[in-house]
Amino acid sequence: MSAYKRHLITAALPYANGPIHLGHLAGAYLPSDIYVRYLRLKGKDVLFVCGSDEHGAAITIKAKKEGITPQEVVDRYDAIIRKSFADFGIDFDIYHRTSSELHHETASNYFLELLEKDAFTVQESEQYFDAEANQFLADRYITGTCPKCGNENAYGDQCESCGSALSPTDLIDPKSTLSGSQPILKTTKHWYLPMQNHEQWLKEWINQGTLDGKQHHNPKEWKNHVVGQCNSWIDGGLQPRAMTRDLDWGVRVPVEGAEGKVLYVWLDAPIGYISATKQWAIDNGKNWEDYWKDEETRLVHFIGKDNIVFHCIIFPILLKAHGEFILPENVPANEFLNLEGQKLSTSRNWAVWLHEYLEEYPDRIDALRYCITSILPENKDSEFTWADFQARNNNELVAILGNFVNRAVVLTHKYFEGKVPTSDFDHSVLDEVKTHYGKVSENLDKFNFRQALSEAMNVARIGNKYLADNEPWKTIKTDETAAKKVIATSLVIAEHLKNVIAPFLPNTSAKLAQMLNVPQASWNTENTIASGHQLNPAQLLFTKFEDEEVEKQVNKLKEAAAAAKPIELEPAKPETTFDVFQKLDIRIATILEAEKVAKTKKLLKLKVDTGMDERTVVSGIAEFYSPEEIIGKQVCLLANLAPRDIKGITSQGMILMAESPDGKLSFTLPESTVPNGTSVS
Ligand code: B3M
Ligand code: ZN
Repeated sequence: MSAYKRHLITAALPYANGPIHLGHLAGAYLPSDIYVRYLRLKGKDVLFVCGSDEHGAAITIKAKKEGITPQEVVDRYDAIIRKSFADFGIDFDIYHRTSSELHHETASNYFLELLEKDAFTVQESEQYFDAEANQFLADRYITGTCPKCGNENAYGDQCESCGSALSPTDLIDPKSTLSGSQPILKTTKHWYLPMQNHEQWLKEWINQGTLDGKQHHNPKEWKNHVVGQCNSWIDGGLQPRAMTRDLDWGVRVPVEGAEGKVLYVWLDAPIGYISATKQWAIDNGKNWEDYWKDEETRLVHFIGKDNIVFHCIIFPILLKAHGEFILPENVPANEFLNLEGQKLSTSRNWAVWLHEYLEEYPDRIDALRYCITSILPENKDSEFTWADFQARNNNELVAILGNFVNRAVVLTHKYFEGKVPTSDFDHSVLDEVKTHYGKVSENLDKFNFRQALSEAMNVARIGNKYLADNEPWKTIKTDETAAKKVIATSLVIAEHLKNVIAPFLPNTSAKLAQMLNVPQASWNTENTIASGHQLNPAQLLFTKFEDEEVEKQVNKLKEAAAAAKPIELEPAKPETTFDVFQKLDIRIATILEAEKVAKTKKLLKLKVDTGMDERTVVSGIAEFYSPEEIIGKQVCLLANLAPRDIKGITSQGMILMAESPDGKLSFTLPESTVPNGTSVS
């Protein structure tokens, strides 16, 4: 790694069709941010790029659902995503957009350059078409059963369950997501990437790390699940893959005879990394080509596991086919984060949304960073629960990190007016502390974020134990020299702590620097704390997360998911005639008396005034109204229904009720008080 001159770090471009949730953070954004902060602390030349992915069916389908234009969709969600990343402190050098002019131009030129290099084949073929919607069906416009894993909701280009890249014609039982109908086949022309021609070098590159006969990277440094997914895909035999689509939202295919066609979103989106770099270079007076065309640049893609084949196979083919571009040195993809026992899901609204979290807990940014980092799905799926969040916050951040710092600083204020006491330091404990720079580094270099964080926390643990073992609050009365040494040494430990936690907990690190009145974090084992150095007042770094908050968040999740459940309406009844309707005598009546029918759960016996008479009606509403609350209410009554015997009571009519899809009943009340006997028609 050290041989590289500069680092280009990318985080997957989120689709601008919804806000960011914790699953996104755990997949790509938090690990990349930690990694970038770490490289910067080490003084490396780093560029960190991201942006909104604003094309493809993910966007147009959302637009259709909401009845707005695709442009409105991307403008809305780009703004939300951009703000939540900024508020959360994901430290991109640039957050760009694929709807920008610069991106369209970049992607379009890239396509033309690939054409010139004969990277594509043009083919006419039969593709699925929705005759009702008059549209070709690719990507998310078509779903069916995944031939690899049997998931019934695989998309036309990808199965999100097993990560396989698919073509619409691979799907078993394909269905149009536009109309639900079975698609027909229709001929169309597309530009294909002949991926089968690239199998050989891809295999060597992924498994041996060699490229064009040279060592490109150390393949042992790639995650097993990443290599495994690539190999299973390559071993299955690579197929030509269409790089264009019959759609009107996206980057136009810039050749004659391609009217009504746009670039495939998975061709255009990764080029988004390039256009983002270009925009950043323009804004900062730099040369973008240094970052993409120089072998001394190290390119690392942070993504979630559902994006592996696109970043490890398709995009590398596109980069290599072009000829001038570098290939990723590593693609440390994470697996999935589950939430409270279930898969995260935007459509089922089973998610913790970042922008909502930030609104509710603006002071708990580092607590969320800490908790997610502790459970990152680095090599297998993992799970976020609010109870675990609480435990980590209270038992680790408050009880260990916060407690240590607070004790060290408060003792200094209490006994030495906030000045570091004049003393020498305890070098044995400091030497141990300093080994943690190496331990954190080693793990971060291998993308072992969980272990790295735990090594950083160990510095706080050492500090806590050091204070507990030496009890300076006691020895101050018996052996002042010893107490001074312990407190001074603790402050140095706190200063190192500020450095090693900085990539993970940047806000806490900054606060700690302020409190200790020392420079912001650096990856430097020299301390600036010295005898006589004046501290600033102590501030609390973390506060407890109470049980009520846990309960509130779990309920919120459940309520949001329940509200998102699709309503299953009863099918409409067959058509009837006006004559039949006219035969119904519906009248307004007032409830005079009400009592429960013995031995039943649902029935109330009512006496109603119909204006014509007083009569008895049995009604199945006891679960929803108590007898007392309905006396005096006016209701609609079907007055000429033949009398029926219900539980030994003769019911003379029926009260009209509304029944919601979940089975709740309520009266359909007339809007205003009208004379009893008024007819409803
Ligand atoms: N937008 C997919 C996703 O959000 C896609 C990533 C593009 S990275 C170039 O999962
Ligand atoms: Zn699958």
